[in-house]
Amino acid sequence: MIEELAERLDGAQLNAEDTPSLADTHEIDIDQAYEIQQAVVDRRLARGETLTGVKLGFTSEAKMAQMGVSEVIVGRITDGMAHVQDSLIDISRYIHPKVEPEIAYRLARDVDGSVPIESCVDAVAAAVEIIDSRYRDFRFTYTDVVADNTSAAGYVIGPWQEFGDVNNRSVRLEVGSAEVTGSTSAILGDPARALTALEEVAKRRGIELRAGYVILAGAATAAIPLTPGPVECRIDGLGAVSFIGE
Ligand code: 0L1
Ligand code: MG
Repeated sequence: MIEELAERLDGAQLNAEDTPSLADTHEIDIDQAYEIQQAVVDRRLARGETLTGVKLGFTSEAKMAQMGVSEVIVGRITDGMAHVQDSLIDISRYIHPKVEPEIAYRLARDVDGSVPIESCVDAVAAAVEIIDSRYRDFRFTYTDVVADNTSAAGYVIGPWQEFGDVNNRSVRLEVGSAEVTGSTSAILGDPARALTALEEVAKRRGIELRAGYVILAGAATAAIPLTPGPVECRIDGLGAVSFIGE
């Protein structure tokens, strides 16, 4: 079942075609959901992609309450999802993409539990994550979204800054004429908490946190649809990150 469902999700991503919720036809527990995620990621790696980091989801209390869960979810990001700042991004490769303003952290050393995870981080940046659930109409259960690699689809990182406190910073994300504003404190009350939450889940799920990895700490606002045209995210003190969807 694990490989069959991973194949289905991977095919949906490759063909930019949605698929029904796995929960419509399968009973999957959270351990199996992470196994399917691993099998989905393994397919990307087998095609030559390289892991570049991890991402967190459900980092706002509102989203956890909506999904009826009390812990963050973790997905994997690869170089095949990475886009360069100010580049043109072909959005036809996605099914129904949305964008989220995020804080990105960079690991300078492996996280092995010997020192606090904060001391493994050397840089922080404003980032935009592109999420693209492979499920029809973005309709999914908790286990569905974990299996689907937490909707990971793309990301753009702004200029790296020296690591430090980035809580309570104002955030603005513009997609054409649509705009959403918020604060970095929407990420678990303080984005630094995403690091400790990540370490705990990663340890339990056998997810490695390696030197050089990017950590996308979670959305600072609700996601908004990605449409053709300019996209810019600005975070107070961290500057801007932008790209053009086409
Ligand atoms: O990165 C995220 O916040 C997305 C988590 C998965 C849920 C979704 O696709 O909305
Ligand atoms: Mg996100």
